[in-house]
Amino acid sequence: MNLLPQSQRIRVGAVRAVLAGVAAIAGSYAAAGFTTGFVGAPLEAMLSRAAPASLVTFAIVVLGDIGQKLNLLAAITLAVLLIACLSAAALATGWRQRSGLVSVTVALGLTWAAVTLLTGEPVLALAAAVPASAVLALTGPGVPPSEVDATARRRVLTAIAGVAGFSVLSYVVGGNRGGDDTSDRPLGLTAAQHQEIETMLAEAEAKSLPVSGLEPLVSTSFYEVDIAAVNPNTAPENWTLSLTGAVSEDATFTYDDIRALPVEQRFITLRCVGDSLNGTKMDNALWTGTPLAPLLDEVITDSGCECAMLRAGDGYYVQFPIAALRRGFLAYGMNGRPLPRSHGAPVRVLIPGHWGEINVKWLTEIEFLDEAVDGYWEERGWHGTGPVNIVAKLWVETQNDDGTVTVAGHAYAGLMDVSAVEVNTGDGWQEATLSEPLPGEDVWRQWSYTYEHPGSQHRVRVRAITGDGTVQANEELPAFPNGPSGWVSRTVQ
Ligand SMILES: Nc1nc2c(c(=O)[nH]1)N[C@H]1C(S)=C(S)[C@@H](COP(=O)(O)O)O[C@H]1N2
Ligand SMILES: [Mo]
Repeated sequence: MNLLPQSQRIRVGAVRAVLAGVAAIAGSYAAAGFTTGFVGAPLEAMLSRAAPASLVTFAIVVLGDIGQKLNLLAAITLAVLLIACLSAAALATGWRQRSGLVSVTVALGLTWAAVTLLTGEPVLALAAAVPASAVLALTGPGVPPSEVDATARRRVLTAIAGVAGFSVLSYVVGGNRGGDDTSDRPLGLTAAQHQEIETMLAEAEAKSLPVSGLEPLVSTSFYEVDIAAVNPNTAPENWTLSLTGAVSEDATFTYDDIRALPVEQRFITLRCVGDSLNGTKMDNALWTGTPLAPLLDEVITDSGCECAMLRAGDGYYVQFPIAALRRGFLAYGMNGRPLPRSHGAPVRVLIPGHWGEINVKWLTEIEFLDEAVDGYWEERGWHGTGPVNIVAKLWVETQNDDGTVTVAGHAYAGLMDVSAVEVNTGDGWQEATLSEPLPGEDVWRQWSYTYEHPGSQHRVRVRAITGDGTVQANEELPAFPNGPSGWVSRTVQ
């Protein structure tokens, strides 16, 4: 027999274990797609929950969406290492018994058990366990490393190519699963309700300022902020909303119960407290749903703090005064389509005038509390439960052929609606043109301002003013912890 040197034999064993890990993760993704059944999902959620508050804040404010991708990458690496360790243990067990069958069976069992524990999906877990044990079966008999010969090395090299091919295939197959697929279902409204939506969307289009490059009054792409990289994928028939805690008797509503309540269409703008001053985590949509207050009236509450914790399918939680909650809205539709998974399908809550974080997606429970407790972001030092800051964004700058400059953007002030936007190009504040207001108490407006180019580089500043005469604060503050503040400005060449 042509034996390999000791160091290479150990290396062959390690490579087999890592290959089993990679195959398991690829198989899991192929079967589950980007859903909570994917083994990377619970690990990613664990990592972000365990991350220190300062790191979470840094990731949001500095890294933005890259932070979440890095976290997912870390979770996937961790998942590969976890299955690799289990596979190494399986190999060692098999070596001791001098049986390849034992290695393969132990790897199958351990991987299946670990993935089932993590995801809670025993059937999908097979898609991780089978490829892991198959890699061990195909890469070598159960002889101890002291007896591994050169053919084992060749088999491992072939397996590397095989697992790489399997991973690419899984990436493609998994990518077609569990996407934002709610949007191909019908929203299930009456013809008259659909007509109302069409009319309102047409109104928003007609009222949008004709400035090229300026996002219309209904956002074409709505920002997303999630605590987990993988969103819950709950079918409406499996969804319920429970009212619990300090109530005389718990109440539970099904999706059909919610759909049987009066239907309303509302324009509502959201902005994230972690947005940057002139950032784009601010958007507007037309939402279909039902007011929250009649549901809250279904239970008799005895909450010491007059407050409740809203909980969601992704483990998110926000604490909020009941009085403010009563103004809320439960949405299951967005711009005439079913609420997309990424925005909280099947049902999310929308609370007028407050930072985005209160607008809990994948809502599952409203727990009435006796004492106020911090929510997810408060535990990490944010103060996002308050009303939004006033802001005018400068999103578009166009140098026109006739020597004028057009600047434009969106302004938002929550419940204190925007009544004016002013622009200062160097000689005092001038009033900008505002888009006609859309119906609703919590909706942004667009502004635009065209002026003669002064012939040299200059600074343009912009600020919003609300109906009660409040001027947007000039003091510049970062997003953490109260939301960004200050006047947006930009240098025009
Ligand atoms: N369940 C749940 N709800 C959530 C979040 C979340 O991570 N999980 N993020 C919140 C934050 S911080 C914001 S800004 C808004 C964003 O809503 P959007 O993703 O639909 O734009 O949802 C809020 N609701
Ligand atoms: Mo947010």
